[in-house]
Amino acid sequence: MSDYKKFPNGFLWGGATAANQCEGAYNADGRGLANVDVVPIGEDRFPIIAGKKKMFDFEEGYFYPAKESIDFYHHYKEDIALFAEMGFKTFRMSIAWSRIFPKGDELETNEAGLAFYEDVFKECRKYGIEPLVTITHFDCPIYLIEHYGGWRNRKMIDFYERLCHVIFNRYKGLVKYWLTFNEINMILHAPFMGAGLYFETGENEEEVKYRAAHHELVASALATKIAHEVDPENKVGCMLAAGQYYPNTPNPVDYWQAMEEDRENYFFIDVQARGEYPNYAKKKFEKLGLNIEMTQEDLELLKEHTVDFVSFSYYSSRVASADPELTEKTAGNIFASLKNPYLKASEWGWQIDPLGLRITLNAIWDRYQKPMFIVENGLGAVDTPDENGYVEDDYRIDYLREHIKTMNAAINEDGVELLGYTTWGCIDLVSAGTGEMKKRYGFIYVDRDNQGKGTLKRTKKKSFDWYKKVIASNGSDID
Ligand code: P53
Repeated sequence: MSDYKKFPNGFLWGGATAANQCEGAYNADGRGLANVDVVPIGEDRFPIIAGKKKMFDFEEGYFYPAKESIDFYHHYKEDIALFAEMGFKTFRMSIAWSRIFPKGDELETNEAGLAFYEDVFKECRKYGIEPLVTITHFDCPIYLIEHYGGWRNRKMIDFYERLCHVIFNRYKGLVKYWLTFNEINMILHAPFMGAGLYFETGENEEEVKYRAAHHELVASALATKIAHEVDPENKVGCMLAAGQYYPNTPNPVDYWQAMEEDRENYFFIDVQARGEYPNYAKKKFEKLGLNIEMTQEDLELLKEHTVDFVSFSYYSSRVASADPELTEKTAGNIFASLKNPYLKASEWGWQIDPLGLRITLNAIWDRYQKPMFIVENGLGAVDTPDENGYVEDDYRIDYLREHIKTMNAAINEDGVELLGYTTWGCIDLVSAGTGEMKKRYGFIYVDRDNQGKGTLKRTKKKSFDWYKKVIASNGSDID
C-alpha cells in the first residue's frame, strides 16, 4: 500500500490472552470452579441447551483442557519476559473471578488470588508493559450459576460490583486500562460462556438472554463509574466480537438483513458507548413481547457512565442474506455466517478479510467517535515444528501484515482514532471455540497437544522476530 505511513506515537502494540485459556492451575491456592473449567474439547463443547443435562461439575471420562492449559500460572515470569523481548507495550489478560471470590458471593476475598495478579502486573511494569485487563473473559463462578442462575439474576450486578471495588482499589497505579465484559454480544450466541446461562424447557430464551444482557450492561456502567471514582486515570472500555456484515447481493432485502444483523451486535455497544437503549432495540423488545425490567436508576447509570473507549476482536467480516434457501455457512465459528466467495479461509474455515478490518474500524468510528482498541486479531493455524522445535509460520506473518496495513490505512487515510493493537493468543493457548491446543495463534510455541500431553516448553516461532521488528519500528517495518 503506497500510502503506508507511521503509526501514532505511543501506539500500544502487544498481545492478548484470557485467564481460562492460559492459566491452568484451576484449583490452586483456593481458586473456585468456573463455567470455563467444565467445558470439554470439541466443536460441541457447550451442551447447555433446554432440556439437556447441565454440566456444573467435572465428570468422569471427560478431558477438560482449561484445567492445566499452558500453565501460565506457574510460567508467567518466563512468558512476560518473552513478551518484553518482543517489545510489547501492552499485554491483554483477564482476571479469573473465582481466584478472587471462589464462590462469587462471599464478602471475603481470597488473598492468594489477589496476590497472584498483583505479581503479574508488577512483572509487566518491570518491563514497562501496560496491562490491559478484562474483568470477565467468558468466566463465571460455577457457584453463581448453580445458586443464582448466572447473569439472569439481578444479584449478579452486586457481586460484580464487589469484584470491581476490590480490583480497582488493589491494583490502583498498576492497571489503567480495563475491559468490562469480553465479547459482550457472545451472550446471544453462546450464553453459557460468560453469562453462565442455561435454559429450562419451554422458557423464553430470548427474554432470558436480553434480561441477562441488561444486567451486564448495568454492571458495566457501574464498573466504569467505580473505576473513575477510584482513579481518574483509569480508562474503561467495552468489548465487541466485531466484523461488519456485508449484504450477499445488492438486493435491498439483503442490505436490510445485513443492517439488522449488525444492529444485533452493535446494540450492546450502542448502550455502553452512547448511554441509552437505541429505539430499534426498544421496538424489538416490544414486538417480541420481551419483559426486561429496568429501573430508573439503571437507566441513569447507563446514561452517566459510558465507556472511555470501544474495543473489539476482529477475525473476519460476515455475510447476510434474506434468502432462507441459502445455507452454506462458514465452518467452525460460533458466529457462523454465509460463505463469502471472494475470500479465502483458515484451516478452521474462518474467512480472511483484511480490508474488512478497515471497514469495521470505519463503521465503529462513524457510529461512536470514541477511541478504539483492536484487542484481538490473528490466525488460528496448525503449526508443525521442525526437528529443532522451530516453526516457520509465514502464513501467520502474512495474515497479521495484511491486517496491519489496513489498520494503518484506517488511521492515516480515514482518520479513525486507534489506541492500540493486541494480537490474539500471543503465546499458544487453548481455543475458546473448540478447546483444542492444535489451533495455535502464538508467536511462542508451547509444547502441549490436544490431549494435554507435552513438556510445556516455550519456543520462539519465526513470527516472534517479525513482530519484534514491527514493534521496534512502531509499525513502519512490516516486511
Ligand atoms: P478460538 C468465536 C467467534 C469470534 C470470536 O477463538 C470468538 C469466538 C469463540 O470461539 O472468541 C474470541 O479460540 C475470544 C477468545 C478466543 C478467540 O476469539 O475459538 O474472545 O477467547 O480464543 C479465538 O479460535
